Amino acid sequence: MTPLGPVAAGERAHLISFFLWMLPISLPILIGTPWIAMRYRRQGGKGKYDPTWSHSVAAEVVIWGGATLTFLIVGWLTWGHVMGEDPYKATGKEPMHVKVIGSEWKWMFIYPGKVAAVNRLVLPENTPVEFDITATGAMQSFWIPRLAGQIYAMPGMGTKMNLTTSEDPSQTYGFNSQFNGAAFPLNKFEVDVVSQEQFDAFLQEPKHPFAQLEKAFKKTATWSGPELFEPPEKGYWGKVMMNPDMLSDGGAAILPDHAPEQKKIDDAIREELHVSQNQHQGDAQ
Ligand SMILES: [Cu+2]
Repeated sequence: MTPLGPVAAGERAHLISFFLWMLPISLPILIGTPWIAMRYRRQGGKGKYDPTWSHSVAAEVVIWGGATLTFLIVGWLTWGHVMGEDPYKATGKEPMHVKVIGSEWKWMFIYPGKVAAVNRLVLPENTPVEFDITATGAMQSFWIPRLAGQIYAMPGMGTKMNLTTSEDPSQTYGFNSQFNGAAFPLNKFEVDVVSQEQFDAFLQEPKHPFAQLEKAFKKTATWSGPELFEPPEKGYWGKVMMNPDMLSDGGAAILPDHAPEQKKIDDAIREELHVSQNQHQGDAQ
């Protein structure tokens, strides 16, 4: 609930306004239900116990009139919110472009012509950014709670999300919010909003060859390798979107039992979920 950028701030404002506008309905129900039950109870209540009572024009007008009015107002606000914060709409002039490829259970970020990164998103402060998002393998959902989101990423499809970064440098995280299998809880990435100078320095950091990333990305379920790579050739994201299988080995990233890589992933998941070794073995029996 502490937004770092204008999109998340707008989302919070709308959440609060919807909550307040729903109070005229929710409060009378929460207070009135026990009050009526107490007052008109069979014995000892202050009101007249009348089990055959069934209709009051005044009550109908208040109940339906109030509900209709509230829904009209909330509907109107929702319309404004949805149209005003369309994730496809750029949040400023000439947004910076970042291509995103989600794969179970890791994220690739491509800064076209500059750098490719895994699970590390570095953005300059106070800058509009447009993400082009796709996925290989299972469906994912891209969410940076304190900046914007969430938005689904599916193989064979492209989508967009726009946001403006925080005014000053900040650190936060993003993750996949779509439950999609074993290493789902590890599917997170760090988000660093930095000054323009720091961002330029980030682009100059030493990089590994992209071919190395492509090969490893297919094979590992979670990512523990280096973060920065040379950028792929122009149009690479579009190629992956049209042919997601080129960056996935169809679930084989989930290695057979007892493979050391799989064991590492299992251990990491177990540690993340705080499941003890004994409990795990007990489950298998
Ligand atoms: Cu779709």
